[in-house]
Amino acid sequence: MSARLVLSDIGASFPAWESAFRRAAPDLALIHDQPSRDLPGLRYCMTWKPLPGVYDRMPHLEALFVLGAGVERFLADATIPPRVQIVKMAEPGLTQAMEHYVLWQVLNHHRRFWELDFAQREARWIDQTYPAPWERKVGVMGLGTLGEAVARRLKSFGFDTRGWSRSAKTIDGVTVFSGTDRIDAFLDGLEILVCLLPLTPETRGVLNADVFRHLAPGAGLINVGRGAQLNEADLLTALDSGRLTAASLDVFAAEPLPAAHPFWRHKRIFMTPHLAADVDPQSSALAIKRQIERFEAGQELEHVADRTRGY
Ligand code: NDP
Ligand code: OXD
Repeated sequence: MSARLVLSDIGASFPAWESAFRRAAPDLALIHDQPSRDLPGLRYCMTWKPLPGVYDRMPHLEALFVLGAGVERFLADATIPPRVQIVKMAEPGLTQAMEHYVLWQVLNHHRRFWELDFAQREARWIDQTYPAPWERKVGVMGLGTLGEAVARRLKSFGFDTRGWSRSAKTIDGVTVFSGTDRIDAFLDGLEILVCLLPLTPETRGVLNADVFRHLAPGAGLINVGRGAQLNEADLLTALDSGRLTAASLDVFAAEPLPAAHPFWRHKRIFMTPHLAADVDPQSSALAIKRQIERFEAGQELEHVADRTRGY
């Protein structure tokens, strides 16, 4: 393969990516982007974050490979010409990391491990009971690359698993609901709700009091989608009233979350700083190499964001 790929805004991690690409795609010529450098004839670019204006320097750019699965900031960047396809990252390292994170937190809610943590700090020897996983109703909102893998993983660990997506689909052993008119049926009586939706106008604020009302009393929430999908005031009210027992949050409306934010000190909120799942350089390099090969062979790119749908 003799194609050229520009790595934009990679900064200090350029050497790590260079060595990943050298192993996965030795024939792909890598270019370390420099501000103000014109890149005529360049068709492929990989980047972490939107770089408004940078695309003027790449008049022949056709595919923008984003080092992440959520591309809402790219879709909001009006300086990306319509001809450029915005490609979401889909690679086994990212998917497996997300499966691990969600499984960890589902087990945390299922077995209430956080109660044991409190008890240890107070030197209390406590007793606990818990249902079998197949008696635990867990639901995953969003059944894309990540949500589907997570739903399958939860099913394989024995949970009574449901999923919800925009379009209808079939996942072995998972009860799937689709469309806005089926959201109530999906939510009804769920004990653990996982959000793996992309951020779009429809999903902004989707985790709100109306949704919490449909869950089983004392349900747990896990948000690994985007912070703006959560109505923060509704979460605090739901935790205070006992409607929800606990929440695991990896993503926040403001990142980094300001130190004065009430979530930091809430006893029933378990937080991680947006690191549920990150891309793996080696398998990402391989995924991008395969995409470029497809494209050069006249095939469609995969995982292209749809500007109309917003994800
Ligand atoms: P995909 O684009 O592959 O899948 C999105 C899924 O959401 C699809 O199943 C889609 O339905 C569904 N969906 C979108 N809009 C709606 C809606 N209005 N109602 C119901 N379902 C809807 O995304 P990924 O699985 O790759 O990633 C999901 C999100 O996870 C990312 O957008 C990002 O925000 C977040 N993320 C978070 C990370 C973290 O570290 N916390 C890491 C990586 C991603 P359909 O199948 O019908 O199209
Ligand atoms: C992503 C993320 O979208 O890290 O990949 O949140």
